[in-house]
Amino acid sequence: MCGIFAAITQRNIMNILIDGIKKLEYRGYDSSGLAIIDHDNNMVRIRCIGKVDELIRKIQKKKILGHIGVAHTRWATHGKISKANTHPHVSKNIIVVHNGTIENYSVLRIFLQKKGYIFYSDTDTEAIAHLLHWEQNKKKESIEQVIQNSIKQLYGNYSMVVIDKNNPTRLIAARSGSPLVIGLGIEENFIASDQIALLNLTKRFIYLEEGDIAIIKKKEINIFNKKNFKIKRKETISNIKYKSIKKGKYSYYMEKEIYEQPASIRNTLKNRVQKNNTIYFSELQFKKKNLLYYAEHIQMVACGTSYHAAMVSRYWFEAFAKIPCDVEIASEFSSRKIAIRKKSFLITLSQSGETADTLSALRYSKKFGYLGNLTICNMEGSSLVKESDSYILTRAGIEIGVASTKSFTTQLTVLLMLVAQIAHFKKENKIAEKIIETLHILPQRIEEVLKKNELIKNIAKKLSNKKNILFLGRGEQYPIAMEGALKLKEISYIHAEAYAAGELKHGPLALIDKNIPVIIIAPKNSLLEKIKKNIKEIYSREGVIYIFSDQEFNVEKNIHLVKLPYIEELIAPIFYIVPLQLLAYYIALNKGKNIDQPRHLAKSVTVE
Ligand code: HGA
Repeated sequence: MCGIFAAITQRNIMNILIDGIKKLEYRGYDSSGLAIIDHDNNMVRIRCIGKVDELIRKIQKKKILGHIGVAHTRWATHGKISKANTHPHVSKNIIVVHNGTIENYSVLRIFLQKKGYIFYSDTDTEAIAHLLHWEQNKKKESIEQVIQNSIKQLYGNYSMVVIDKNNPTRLIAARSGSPLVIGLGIEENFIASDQIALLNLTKRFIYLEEGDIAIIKKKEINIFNKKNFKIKRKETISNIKYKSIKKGKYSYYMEKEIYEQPASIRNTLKNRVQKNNTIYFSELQFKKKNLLYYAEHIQMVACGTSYHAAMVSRYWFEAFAKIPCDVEIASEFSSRKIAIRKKSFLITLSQSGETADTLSALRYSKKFGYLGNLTICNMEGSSLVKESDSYILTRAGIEIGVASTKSFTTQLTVLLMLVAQIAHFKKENKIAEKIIETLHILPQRIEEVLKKNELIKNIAKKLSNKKNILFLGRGEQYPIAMEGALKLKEISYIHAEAYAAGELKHGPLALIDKNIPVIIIAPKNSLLEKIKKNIKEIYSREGVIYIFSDQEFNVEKNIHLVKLPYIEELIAPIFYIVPLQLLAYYIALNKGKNIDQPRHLAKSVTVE
């Protein structure tokens, strides 16, 4: 959340800054701003509420020339959405953009006000700017020392980039809590919250690590670690193609990402299924060998869509790998005292690998003596990957739509592969081989269900004006109902709730009337007869039902069948989420919502 982009360039900086911050808009779009030092050594700061396009419109009227600047797109945490609260924040010669939250900002604010500083915003970030100015003027020290002295006084997250107008030959960056990556150019350098913003400028990157401070000049970069020792961080070459982050023929990234799912799943499976029908993850290495296979319990921790993927896998771990499994929302896990199960192994899931709640759950878990931990993640080099004992990459490719789609189905694909691997280890060979065989068909099955888009579009027309929608599923389709409801909430703002179908009679049945459509996921499996009973219960109460199934049903008044192609039971959850993603997408499209940038949300939730 919140996007930072900064550069020190040979060419005029303005277009580079705008282009960079536009690419980070998925991280927050409450307001945006930039500051550059122009040729006369004046600071030019432009800020405005709303999308980056507003900022671009404002800038077009001006001709500003400069070679160093910072830009920011905000997802507000401290202070409402207003121009005054928009970054960059300034304290005389110090200019700051910040991603994170400063917990002790009110104490700092009072302290700095007493020293004579005037605050123009309600943000925590402005306290950083004044603190840096205060520390810089206390005694003459190097800028890295000033930053070290200041960040010792900050509690919270403070990835930031700073320009000192009195010495505009360098950007100063500090990372703690959320990511920053340096892009290496030819006699110019860049820094951003995500390499996506840098891919059209360079392929060469240096990821800053927790506690690092970087002094970035045109021709030179110096990095200092937590202890203020000068260090070298590894340079990596990215193989991500810039083209892959364009929308192409699609109207929204979410649409593109839904349709990319067969290809991303193929990529997730590639070279991981061995000739002897076993699974091999090349990146999966444990410091203590095979700990996961000897675990007697799996504790999964995640948020949002990743939490739903973990919920589905719980059914698989217990049924196929015969291993007890619990799933918990990350922020809850780290809010309570844990009584750890015997020989328990921790698995975290996150698309970005930067989800603050999941990261703090991982850190918290380290107090409790889990056998080990593993993260399932889409971003190599992310904080979760770095801080976990081991990792498996989902290989979904870059996901830009705020509502996750392909990262969910690739997480499920990895989880099912992992279940097969553990099943093999436990000599449950028959089921392991069956899973692997079935996984081969998965991309093709997703292609088949994607062809049902016209059918889903028609259903979307019927549902677009509804205020509330219920989603029901049983067994591993229950978390799919939850994920379907989440997609709809996120992008259409329709209130949607999911229930385990068996729970209906314990309360939610009271809601049923002709105004609340009920979406029921009812594939052919051992629970189908029970689901049919639930359908009858709703029908008898004049509920309006939409059944998503590969089976035939008696279609009567108020019962609509969304007939889907045949799907193997083992992979049915991965298949059934796709029509629900499409449904949410078409409903939001009918309602004219900004699908890739739903209000109040942002991708990569880097604040707790
Ligand atoms: N706390 C700062 C930055 C917010 C942020 O990083 N959000 O993800 C603000 O409210 O401006």
